[in-house]
Amino acid sequence: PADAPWWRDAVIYQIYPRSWADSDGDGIGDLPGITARLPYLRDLGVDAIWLSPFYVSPMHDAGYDVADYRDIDPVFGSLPDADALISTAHDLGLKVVVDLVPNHSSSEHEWFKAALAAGPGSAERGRYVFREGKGANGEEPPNNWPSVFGGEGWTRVTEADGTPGEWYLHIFDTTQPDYDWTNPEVGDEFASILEFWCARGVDGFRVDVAHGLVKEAGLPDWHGPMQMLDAADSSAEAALPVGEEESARIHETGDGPRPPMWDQEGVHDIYRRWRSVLDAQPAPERILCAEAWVKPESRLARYVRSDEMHQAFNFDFLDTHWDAERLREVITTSFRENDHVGAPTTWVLSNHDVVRHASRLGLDQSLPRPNGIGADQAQPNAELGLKRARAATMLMLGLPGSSYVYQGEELGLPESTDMPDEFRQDPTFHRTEGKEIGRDGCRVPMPWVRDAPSLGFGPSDATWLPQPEAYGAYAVDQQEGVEGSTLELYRSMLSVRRADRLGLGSAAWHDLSGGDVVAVVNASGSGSDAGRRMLVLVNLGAEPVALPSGAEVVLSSGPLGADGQVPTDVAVWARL
Ligand code: ISL
Repeated sequence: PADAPWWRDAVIYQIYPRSWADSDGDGIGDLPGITARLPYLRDLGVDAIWLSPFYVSPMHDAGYDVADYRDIDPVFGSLPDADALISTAHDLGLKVVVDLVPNHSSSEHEWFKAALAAGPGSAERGRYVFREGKGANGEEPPNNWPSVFGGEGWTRVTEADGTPGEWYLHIFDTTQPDYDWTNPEVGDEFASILEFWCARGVDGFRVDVAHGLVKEAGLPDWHGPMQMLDAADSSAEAALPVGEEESARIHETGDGPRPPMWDQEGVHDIYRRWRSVLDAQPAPERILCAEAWVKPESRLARYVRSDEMHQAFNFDFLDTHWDAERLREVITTSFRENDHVGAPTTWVLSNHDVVRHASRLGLDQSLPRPNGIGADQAQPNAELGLKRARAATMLMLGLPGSSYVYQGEELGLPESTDMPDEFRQDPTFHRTEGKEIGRDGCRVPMPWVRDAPSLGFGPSDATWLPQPEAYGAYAVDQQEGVEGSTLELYRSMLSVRRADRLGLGSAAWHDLSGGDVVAVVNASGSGSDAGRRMLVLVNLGAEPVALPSGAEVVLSSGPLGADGQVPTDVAVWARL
């Protein structure tokens, strides 16, 4: 492992550019703001950054609606600003991963505008999924697919002569038309976009909705849920009109019902082509990381191959309740499936789409979906959530593989749960079924300095989303150098992890694992260090847990008992 490629054990810090650092006081974060604050990340001890989209965009989905893949939105800066960010990061020893959004463009992309103008049957329309409607005058959408964001997955256009015309498919917002990936022009364009950013020095791409690019031929109707489910989900069968035979097959293969818009075989051809584009670049190796909400794990692992993606987020870990048995199951399955393909697992607990784990883990764990806070659900318990979040992160960073950390989680930042509706900007707000309150609560600008305008986010008071009053206490300057703070805990974890090369170790269950305890032995030593073993233990139960004799505690997520026992909701790293 001494010569392992950089990404195998990398800790990659996700920056949400709107909300990390604002250099000009307009209340929206920007690239120069990020560049100026990069030394903070070097000191934190991460290996790389991933930047959510910064491309030209009308911002109907916070930049995941791209109008020009080869330029920077003026609100974030310019191409020279991006160049400066990349070279400063490299000087500091940080790699740079950018976001690629290949499932759809913005409806303001030149291609889509041309498609609207050119009319039915044109080559321009052929880059997107335009179809005639059903019914007498084509007034019904071509099929019954809904949008992930709520409402119909199709929008009808008005043709040049003023009459209602064709419909276009959008799996997300109506301003995000899906590309037709069976059209070779689309493939060529994205190969060229990859080359463009490689030439500017980026070290990799996080691929948005990687499981969605190819749709089942014929676009058949679909009557199931929009998420992929695995056989373990009792809702899988309940939600679907599957016959007995299909139901038996699901149980046998562990393969859940697959909606026609996700995880189709054809996506793998796309990633093989991209891998060859990246492999043709000069060293160091550049990576592809799949954002693919694919179940079960055996199907997700198919994205991570030596001729496809390097990484794929393990969302099962993120989606798991605070439940020891389920955590063990997710860890076991993930290692097993990734071992088949010789790949490391890519762990993640928070990102810009889910409730921050410091709040999520403080929610009622008997709720079916702890990763979303519905408007009608109770407020999370902040103290409990933070305690568990610190323990969960200690588990994650103690496991072999790569880990992604979302901005602010190193401060123990909670979700903003009481944002007044008039501030909310996420297109999923009020549109998703079940009265979801949208994703703005995890996207609030970072607190850097307690006693400064916008908590040090920028030079003015302006912030594009309001910062809760409680955020002041979480500011970087309140935690730096403070023993036991979440920021110092992250710094310590990252430094021990790096020194011990925990990310490259191998994991086995320790005898203490079972019941309410998750206990992994991470054997990371090689050569003269052979035999170096770290016990990574989390206690999710009510009773304190005694460590094995001779175990030497290196770090703990909270205070240990007077007798050295590990209390409820606390994790430790201990040398064996
Ligand atoms: O497809 C899903 C469920 O099966 C969704 O979870 C989906 O994968 C997810 O919403 C994709 O998110 C990404 O693409 C969206 C954007 O709004 C998110 O911010 C981004 O992370 C559309 O580009």
